[in-house]
Amino acid sequence: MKLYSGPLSLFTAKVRIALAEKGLAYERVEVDWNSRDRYLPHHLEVAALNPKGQVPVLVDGDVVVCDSTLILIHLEEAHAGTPLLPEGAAGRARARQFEAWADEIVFPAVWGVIEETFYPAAPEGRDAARLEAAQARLAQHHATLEKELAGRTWLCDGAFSIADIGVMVFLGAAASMGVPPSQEHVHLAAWMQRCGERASIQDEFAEMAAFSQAALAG
Ligand SMILES: N[C@@H](CCC(=O)N[C@@H](CS)C(=O)NCC(=O)O)C(=O)O
Repeated sequence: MKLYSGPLSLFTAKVRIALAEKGLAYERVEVDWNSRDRYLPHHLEVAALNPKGQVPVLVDGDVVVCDSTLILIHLEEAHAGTPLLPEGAAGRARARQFEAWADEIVFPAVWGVIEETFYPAAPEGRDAARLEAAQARLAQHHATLEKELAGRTWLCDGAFSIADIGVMVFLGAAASMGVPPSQEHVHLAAWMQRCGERASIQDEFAEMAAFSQAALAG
């Protein structure tokens, strides 16, 4: 298997974590990224494989899968290794719903934080109102998760799943950029700690932190 991967791509991070959790070997092709041009020009092979030109892209034999959510489902259907979806339709629906929620609802707030804190400021300066709005939306998501995680070890019954991967990647990134859950969110904080103790997630965040430090320094 070959994974086209972005060094700081949170969508690729979801896939890298799933591959590590499932213990699957793969070749990693890192696309270029820098804080000014971001992913442009697109990697030629990625542009040929994905009409959107985006990473992650997985090439698994003859099968090409673009989009992190679709890749997570493909890994589950096509490969053995630790399952990352619960048993049964209801559990699977819950896991997929959380994973989609993370991408569609949580990520836009995290993106606001990334653009207003991590990327170089636009010539007209930082947009403080955008950052504040993103922080407020994240606080709402933290409160939702605090309720969901009361009495639970993981977001879905039974075991760690794609739901935990999707949500943790974005909330962990927000926390690393100065927007962690507030102290009253004890269930959420405990869950984030449990996630962070897993080697797959620890390694992923350590690698992204080292890369972003080097990128910002250079
Ligand atoms: N919905 C896609 C989003 C992928 C995405 O936004 N990838 C970014 C990096 S995190 C990218 O390749 N951006 C380059 C571009 O859009 O030009 C997924 O889940 O994989």
